[in-house]
Amino acid sequence: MDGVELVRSVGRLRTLGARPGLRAVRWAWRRRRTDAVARAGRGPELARVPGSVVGAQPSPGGGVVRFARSELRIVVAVGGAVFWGWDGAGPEPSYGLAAPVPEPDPRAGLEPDTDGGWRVVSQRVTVVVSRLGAVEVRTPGGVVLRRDLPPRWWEPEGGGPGRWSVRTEVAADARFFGLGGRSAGPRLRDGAYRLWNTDPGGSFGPGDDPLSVTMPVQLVVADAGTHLVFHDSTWDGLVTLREGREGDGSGHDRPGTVELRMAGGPLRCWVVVGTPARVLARWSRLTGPAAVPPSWALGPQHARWGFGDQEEVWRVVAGYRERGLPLSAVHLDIDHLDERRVFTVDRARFPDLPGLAARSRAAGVRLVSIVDPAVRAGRGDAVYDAGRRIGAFVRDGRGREVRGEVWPGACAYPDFTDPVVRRWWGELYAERLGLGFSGVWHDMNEPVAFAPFGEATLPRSARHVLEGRGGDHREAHNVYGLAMARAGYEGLRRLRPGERPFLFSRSGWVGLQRYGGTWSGDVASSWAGLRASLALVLGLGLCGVPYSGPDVGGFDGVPSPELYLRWFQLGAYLPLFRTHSALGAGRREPWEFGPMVLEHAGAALVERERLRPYLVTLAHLARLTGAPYVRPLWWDAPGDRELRDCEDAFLLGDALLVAPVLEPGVARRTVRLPRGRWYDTVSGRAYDGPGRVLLEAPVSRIPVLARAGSVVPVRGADGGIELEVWAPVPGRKGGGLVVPDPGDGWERAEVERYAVRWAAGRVVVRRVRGDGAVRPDRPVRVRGGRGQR
Ligand code: MIG
Repeated sequence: MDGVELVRSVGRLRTLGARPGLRAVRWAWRRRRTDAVARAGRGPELARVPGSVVGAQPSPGGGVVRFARSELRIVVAVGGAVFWGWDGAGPEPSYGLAAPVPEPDPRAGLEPDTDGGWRVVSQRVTVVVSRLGAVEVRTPGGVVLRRDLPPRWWEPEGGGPGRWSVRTEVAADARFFGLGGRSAGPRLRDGAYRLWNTDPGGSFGPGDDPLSVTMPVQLVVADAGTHLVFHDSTWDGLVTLREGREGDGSGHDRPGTVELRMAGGPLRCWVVVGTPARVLARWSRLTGPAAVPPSWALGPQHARWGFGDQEEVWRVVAGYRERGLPLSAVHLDIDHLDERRVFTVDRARFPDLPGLAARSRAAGVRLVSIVDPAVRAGRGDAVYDAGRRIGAFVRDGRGREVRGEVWPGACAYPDFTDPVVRRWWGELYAERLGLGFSGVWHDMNEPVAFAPFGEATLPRSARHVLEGRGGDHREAHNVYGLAMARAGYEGLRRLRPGERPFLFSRSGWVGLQRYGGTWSGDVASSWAGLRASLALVLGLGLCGVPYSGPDVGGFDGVPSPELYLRWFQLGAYLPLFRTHSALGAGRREPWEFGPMVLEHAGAALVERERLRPYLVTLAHLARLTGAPYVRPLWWDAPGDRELRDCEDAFLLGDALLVAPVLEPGVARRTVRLPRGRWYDTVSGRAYDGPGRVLLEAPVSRIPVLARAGSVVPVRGADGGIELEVWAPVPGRKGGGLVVPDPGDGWERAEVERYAVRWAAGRVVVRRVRGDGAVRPDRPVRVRGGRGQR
């Protein structure tokens, strides 16, 4: 145990109190013992490499290349994604992919390459396999994007799952992104990043790693092109990244390297190549479209751990109302539960939750409930008894239920990798809906079992159903939160088929977007925490999870008024916009920080509401196209190296560039602009990129720029959609998409397409329909240029 871990352990014990703390100590020891037993009896491990090629067999989309000691299956799928798997691994079963797996592209097939190797040539990508099993991904023009050296496996002598590693080279100029939610991102610098979902235990800041959502997904951006790689194994792993160095031009570049070591699971991966937009589009086709949150979940939300009672919740709702501040939802944390037990209510302090929900709803505010996975293991506890009857809880190798210490005390853990358990769990949400809740907030699902030492999760030897295949926690751990999200999402859909569920989850894995979003977790109330929050949202979006956001103000402490305000101003432009705080970390209502903060936070709230139609549009476009709402500045220009390294600003959709203030004492900041003309949305002043500009960033606002030619749907005075159109550069064209809110159900969202151009000295906006163009039937306001029609 190192120092940091020791400090955390002491902290954990303190929060638990003495008695449960002792219980946690006992279980921590037991876990160490059982896992030691599971590890024993392994013989010496022998490294294996594929050896020399011995033959190949083409089949539609690719084929199988046989080596002396392994074989490699390659398939190019329709749409251009490439799959390869060693040792006979195929794409299924997979927790990450959305069924069905795309068909092989019949136009692609294995062909002999020079030097005894083989290659698969397709329209968008070429894969070259060397005689010894190195695998190269090349652009159609022949530029190498990635070169995997032959993999190595270490297998216990008696058989059983083996660990493996692959070393990869990428271009010297390549930058790494992804790997799920990483506080140190968005650009992932040299270092080791673990693939094991972890509650950092206490608050975290940049560099605390790993966190709750890890993913074996690398997005690599280089001059030669952008590609995404997904190693589809749910096991524990370590990714060691090293950026390359460019030489003096005499050809002596040092390539970037990635070393991936996985504790087990198949060695298989998917690669998609293209522009960032295309890569994310194919990625979302592979892993499933993002659930679209109901429109209210794109409005401002508020939470606190420790509201205390229902009167206090109402006071908060009324406080927003009295001050004319918009609010969409209030989230109730574990303190509203009876002894913190899931699916219960503390009736003494919340005697009439349905009444509170109804009153709040009448005021335009929904209630969202926390849901923790661990169930207090006590006979007579209804949820526990029901779960026990169907054998819902995770067991150890000897068939005993595994226990862990969590907020309600000694707990059992539903095995969400069992379809029967998911169905049962999903039905339990009826109780939440009956109380008047409109959405759910999944927490503690890494999963967490408090431990004074060692890892605060289930023992690795714990058994899981894994969809019927059977296995242990080593394989199930990383998908525990994902499978819980599936249970919740499917349950809510069955219970309330007419409404889209609102769900967000602390832990998750590849494919989480199918069921909902996520949030930062316990980000520290510091400027560093503010920076980490943006890194998380950007990184998750590039891994296919577009809806997320931080605890505005940070979780664990009392932010200074300035920090709170800057966080608030950033949060107003992120998909999940929620203030939240820990027990004892103070309040996060905008009026708690003095009149100046109230005024400017109020303005941010009003602007967020004005932009709601734009956020609704981005939510639908995320589902339709895979593009996250929040994108790095290099999204449209991955070849711009300066943008690749820019981490303090982002694009919100196609139209806006947001430059938050991430440091104290700042009144102006430089902003790096991508190519094209950008208008300061407040002053209307135009700036031409690429380049750097110095912009005013007074406490009243952060710089937000609009792209020339863009169309931003905003809420008009009458509540309808108005088109805010930013004049194109004279002689150029523009346009944009608008998706009006189709309601909270499943009505098909209609996409409106607008074209913008100059004609006779005026900006003309037309709605494009089929071949024709018609006058928009929405009010249009042209900004940034003279003249309008
Ligand atoms: O161990 O439910 O990240 O948002 O307020 C702490 C109490 C448990 C962690 C969540 C946080 C939530 C808190 N939870």
